[in-house]
Amino acid sequence: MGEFQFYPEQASTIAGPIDALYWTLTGLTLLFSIPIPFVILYFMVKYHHSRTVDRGNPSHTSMKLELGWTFGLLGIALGIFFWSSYLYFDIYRPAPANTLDIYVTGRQWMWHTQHPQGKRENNELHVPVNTRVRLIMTSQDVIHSFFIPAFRVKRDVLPGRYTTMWFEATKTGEYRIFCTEYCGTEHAAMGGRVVVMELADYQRWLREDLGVIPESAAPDTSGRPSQPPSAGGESSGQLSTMAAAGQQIFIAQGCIGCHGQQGRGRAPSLAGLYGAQVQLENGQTLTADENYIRESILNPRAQIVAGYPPIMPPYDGILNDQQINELIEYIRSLTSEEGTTR
Ligand code: HEC
Ligand SMILES: [Cu+2]
Repeated sequence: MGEFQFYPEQASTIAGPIDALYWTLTGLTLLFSIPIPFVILYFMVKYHHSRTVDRGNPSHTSMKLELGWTFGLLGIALGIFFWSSYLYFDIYRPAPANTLDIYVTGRQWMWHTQHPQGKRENNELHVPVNTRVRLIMTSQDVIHSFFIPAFRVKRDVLPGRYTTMWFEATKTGEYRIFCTEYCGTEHAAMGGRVVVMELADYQRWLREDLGVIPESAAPDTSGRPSQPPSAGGESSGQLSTMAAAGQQIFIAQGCIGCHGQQGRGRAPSLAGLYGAQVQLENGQTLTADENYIRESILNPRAQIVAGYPPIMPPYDGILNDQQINELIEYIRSLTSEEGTTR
């Protein structure tokens, strides 16, 4: 930032590959479009009405030429298709394991982020360098789009569901965030900055304003506490981890009455649910990701777990986006007691 830049800095692992594709497309476009005006000029002069030239129009075809440009161009187009699909899937496929997950919520007209350790930010996103960061994004109102030009990543942020994308920053520094989906009057002002820090600085930053936090809840490289953190952080006036805040909600909203130890049999245990395969009453099987858990909480009737009665009340309109994010983090912190299968 600061002085004029023709092109955004390359500050993530994907930036180089994306730029290579971009410049190839630009190069091909120039290669095909630049000669055209010259040919036009050449013919304008050569066939000017004042000139005596052969204006006969003999027809001759060349099979070689026809096949050459048909299959040549087809090859170029398909090559670009596979190349760009590969890059696309690399960014938007469910992220690689062991990402540091950060929740992003867009609303008119700001970005709100929350780290698993509890720290929240407005229009800022602090991340460690050389670490795969996954953003779990949703919107409180209209469609927004989260764009970090220096990382060459962008994705729509939708109300009522999560979209995710991941990146790995390769340089410390500050980079711009933009909203790139027109979202109302102050859309142009909706943005912020990403601050890429050394891992140790990031971990120190996470602990600022957190007061004293137990060693077990200190961030490890995966970015989340390995133990379900004990509840009570909020009540002592300190920020608690998202999982601890989720546990409070789990108790306060009575989820624990059905999903806790006492509720055994009434409702499925949520331990080990995240990322597991769920068998539904209608015979369908799906993976319990953020969107499934969110839907299960807000609108449980939509997806009933096989073997259980549809007795869970819907929490739509009762829980806000932040509370749902915290419940998801809490459920993620519950590792399966029975082992890997549920
Ligand atoms: C009245 C009992 C009851 C309460 C209260 C309740 N649930 Fe449930 N929940 C169930 C039952 C029964 C199921 C399985 C049937 C279904 O899918 O609706 C379920 C399913 C779920 C699932 C899907 C589980 C799976 O294995 O796929 C999640 C996630 C969940 N509940 C979370 C919550 C949360 C979070 C709360 C509190 C905000 C909550 N539940 C409150 C009874 C309850
Ligand atoms: Cu916006």
